[in-house]
Amino acid sequence: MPADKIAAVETRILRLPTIRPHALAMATMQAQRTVLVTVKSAEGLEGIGEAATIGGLSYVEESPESIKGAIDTYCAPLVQGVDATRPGAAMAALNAGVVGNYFAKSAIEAALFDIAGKRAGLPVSELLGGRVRDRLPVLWVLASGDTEADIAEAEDMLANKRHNAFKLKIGTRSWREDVAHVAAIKAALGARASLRVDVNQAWDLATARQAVPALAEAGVDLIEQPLVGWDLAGAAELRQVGGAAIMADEAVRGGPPAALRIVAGRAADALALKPAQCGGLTACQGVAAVAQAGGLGLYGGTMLEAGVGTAASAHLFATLPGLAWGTELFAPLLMSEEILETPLDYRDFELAVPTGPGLGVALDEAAVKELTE
Ligand code: MUC
Ligand code: MG
Repeated sequence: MPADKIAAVETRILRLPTIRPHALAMATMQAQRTVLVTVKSAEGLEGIGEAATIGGLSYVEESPESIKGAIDTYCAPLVQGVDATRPGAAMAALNAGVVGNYFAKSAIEAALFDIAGKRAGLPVSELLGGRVRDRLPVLWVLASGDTEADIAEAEDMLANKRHNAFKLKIGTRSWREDVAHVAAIKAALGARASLRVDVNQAWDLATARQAVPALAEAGVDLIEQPLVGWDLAGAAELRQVGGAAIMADEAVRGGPPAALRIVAGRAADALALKPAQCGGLTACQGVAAVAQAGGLGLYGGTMLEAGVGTAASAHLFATLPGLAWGTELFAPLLMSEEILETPLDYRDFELAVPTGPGLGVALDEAAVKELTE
């Protein structure tokens, strides 16, 4: 590879309205705010990456403002002048000089892989080991907060062959109300759809002990992060209830060491892969390896990134042979504004992994300008 150097790292915060309020246990979103990162090389190549959080600081310790600040003030100077052909070298510099800040690091690494792929004329999936599939199953998250509206939304998705698996966001109401909400949706959809729930850490162990069997009885296949992320012993106990798989999401924050603790504690049946929570695409690959070695099912998660971050995750997930629980890379469809020149291709219940060099996506610069805060 000819030498090229990282010349600049630029950041912008975008605000993308959602098509409806998106109600999670910790926040109700009216819009997604996401950080777009552009890395420029001395030879004129440009790569893009994205870091989104959910509900400001309510989901994770990083916010759009902290990500932008961390990159502008600390990360950019650390990678300035580093070989732009080697994402690994830049990530080594970043990991040596910046503790945590997984979302910020992840966006920079994706932009570097975008550059590396453009230079090599290869999709990022090929740089990550080679894809084993070109299309990914994608579920839809029902989170309007209203049972009838959720059923209507799911029926619409099934009729349009957009999604046939649904994740319900629960945890704000009493567990009995939540179970009634979930059971009504499952009764309406029956065997036509797989139903999962995400509690986003809202329950304590006593509540979860009652709710888990009731959800399994209602026909739920998978229960995501019922307890606070650090309570691995509690999660291991819930796995013994049976009937529905227990998935770790927030518990995976920090990447491979977190995954190793989950495996060692036998604290999940499945694990959500999110490059942002792991500190990048390669760290997330490490999480997948640890999870698979521990016998856990893999699930392609999202931090509700727009098209750039979604494409980056899609490239990684396309390389994973065992993706037992599919993916939830639906977020660009939750937003009313598009930032890509050519939107991602969703059809027949799947997302087509972009095939062009790098991430295989290009920004609609006029739209991005309009949406920049
Ligand atoms: C989460 O916790 O899984 C993923 C889908 C969604 O609606 O929110 C995210 C976060
Ligand atoms: Mg989750």
